[in-house]
Amino acid sequence: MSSPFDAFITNDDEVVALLAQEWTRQTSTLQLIASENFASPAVMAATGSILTNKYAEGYPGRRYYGGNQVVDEIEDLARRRLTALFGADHANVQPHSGANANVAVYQALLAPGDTVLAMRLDQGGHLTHGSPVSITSKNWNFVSYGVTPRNDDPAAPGEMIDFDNVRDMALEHRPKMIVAGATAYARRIDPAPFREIADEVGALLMFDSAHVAGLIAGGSHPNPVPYADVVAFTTHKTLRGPRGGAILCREEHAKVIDMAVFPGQQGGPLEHAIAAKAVAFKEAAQPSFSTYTDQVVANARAFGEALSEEGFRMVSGGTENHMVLLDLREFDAELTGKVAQEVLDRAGVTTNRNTIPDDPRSAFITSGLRVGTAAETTAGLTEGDFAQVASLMARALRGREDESVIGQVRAEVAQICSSFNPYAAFTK
Ligand code: DSN
Repeated sequence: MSSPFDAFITNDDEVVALLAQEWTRQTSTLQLIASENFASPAVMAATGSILTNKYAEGYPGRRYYGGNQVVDEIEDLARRRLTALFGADHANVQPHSGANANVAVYQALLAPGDTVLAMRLDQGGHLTHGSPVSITSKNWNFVSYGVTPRNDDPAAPGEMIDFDNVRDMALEHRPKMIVAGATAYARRIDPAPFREIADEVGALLMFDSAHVAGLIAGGSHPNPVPYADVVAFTTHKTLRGPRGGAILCREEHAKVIDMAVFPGQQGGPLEHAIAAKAVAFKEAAQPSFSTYTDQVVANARAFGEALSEEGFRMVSGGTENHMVLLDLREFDAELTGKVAQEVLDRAGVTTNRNTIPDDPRSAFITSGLRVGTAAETTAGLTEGDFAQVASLMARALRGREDESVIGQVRAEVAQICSSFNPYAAFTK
């Protein structure tokens, strides 16, 4: 089986062979990485378009190269569609990635050494939220907040953003900026309390909505734009666009944000990716996209419940977005995230290991596993299918020493994937 998108690569058998392998992997195994999705053929076609040839340093109407009449219209279209989608004043669609977008925001609005309050990586935050190994912690003084302690009472689950801690840290450190948003956190993030705390200490509020941008666009999660000074995100996760980043901001910050992206951080924008972002923003504005994001959330809830019934513990006692963060220790005290990820890979289920709050194991080994429903919901799976996937995952992990169990699970996974191929119309 091979991808129809590779038909034009007539001069490179090695690359074509590898692309065919990846096509088979993506369409015959389950993609449960919470930050991935299946972009539409239209998005992929725009990403592979003629715009890859064009240099366009600058912004529409103010470029440093000639020949940008069409590119200007493309980028303007992407900006217009994005501001309309989220109700924002201003959009910058040039960041090559979410990390670039975040760093550009810091560069635009902070001076070197300024204090920023953000979520700690091992509590669910992102590397660019001031991890010691990230450039962000070298340029700015990050202090962090975390989640409340674990509480197994379902009526008052712990491991939720600790707003008392956010407020205490804000009052103690008087940050110039507070960052809301997470990368491994399964609960809804309400922007209003963050705004209140930011106002109390005179801080700017940045909302990193990389994971939930699609859920916001679809109306399944609250929109941070009315609350935040800046909203930064990736375009390829729940938003289902091409790999890349984007920034929304209030008009008063537009000039410095644009300057920080180009020329502050990047050179020529990837106009082929920007065209693909425009396509994705139009797709996300359709009523069918809201149906999709509601289903993503419903699927995650059903998946989490089914995984709990198999003996896994859901961090924060549940999920309200597209992901489930699992504590593997209840299922099997010996099972690490690293081993679980490797076993599931062999069984055709693609996941990623993840630290959980107060994880006794290192970030390389971990006690947690993160799974998400965005991609396979695009492929068409619904609640009952995710319950079946939960049971297959548990079977593979319980039988991880027995290759015949792994083989059976892999065959059942392949069966599911043959019924739910996101690119079925193109499969030869
Ligand atoms: N945002 C990360 C993830 O969630 O997978 C990648 O940086």
